[in-house]
Amino acid sequence: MELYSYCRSSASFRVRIALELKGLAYDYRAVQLIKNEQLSEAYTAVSPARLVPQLVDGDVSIGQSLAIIQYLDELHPQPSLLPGDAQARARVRSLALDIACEVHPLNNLRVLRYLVREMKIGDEAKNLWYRHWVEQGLAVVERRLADEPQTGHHCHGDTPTLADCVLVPQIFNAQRYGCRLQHVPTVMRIFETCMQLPAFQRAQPSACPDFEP
Ligand SMILES: N[C@@H](CCC(=O)N[C@@H](CS)C(=O)NCC(=O)O)C(=O)O
Repeated sequence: MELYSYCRSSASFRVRIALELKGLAYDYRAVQLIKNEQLSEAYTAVSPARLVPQLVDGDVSIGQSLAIIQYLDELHPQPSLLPGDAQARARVRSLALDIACEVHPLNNLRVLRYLVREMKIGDEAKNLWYRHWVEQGLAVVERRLADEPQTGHHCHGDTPTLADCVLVPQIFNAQRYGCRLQHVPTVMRIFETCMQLPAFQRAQPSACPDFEP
């Protein structure tokens, strides 16, 4: 398997966590977003959306991190990242989507670049935008994790699921942009728990072959 990834891409990070949790070997194909490699003709042939991650597994090529993780989970069911019954799986997907759909797209690189280059918004205003959507989105996740009885050591129960794969990278980005995190203690407790696990450590940006401090 080949994973097209960029070390600081949170969507790629989600898939790297899933691969590590399942113990699946893969070849890392770096796409340096910072150098606009995602826009090259060669990469457009791999990913028509010009986004990372993209998983290539033989003849199969898949974009969208959540679709990739669910593909891996179906092919390699243990350990399961979508455990339990239909109700439990719906909760896990819903938590993952609270971040992947409601927070992440507002702060993607191309959105931030558009704000700065086309809308002529300064760096300070861009950072305000970034922090606003992350802090508000994480507050939603916090309310759910704090109130819903299915929350355990992890987002759902005591083992990592798809929801943890999506939560952890968003916290890395939040910390990088100096977002306020005091209002999300349950989120941070789960983040710390995840980061104790070797799979999450091996998947983090600083462990990637293309990492530059
Ligand atoms: N919904 C997509 C999001 C993918 C995405 O936005 N990837 C970002 C990096 S985290 C990217 O490739 N950005 C390139 C750009 O904005 O030009 C997924 O979950 O895979």
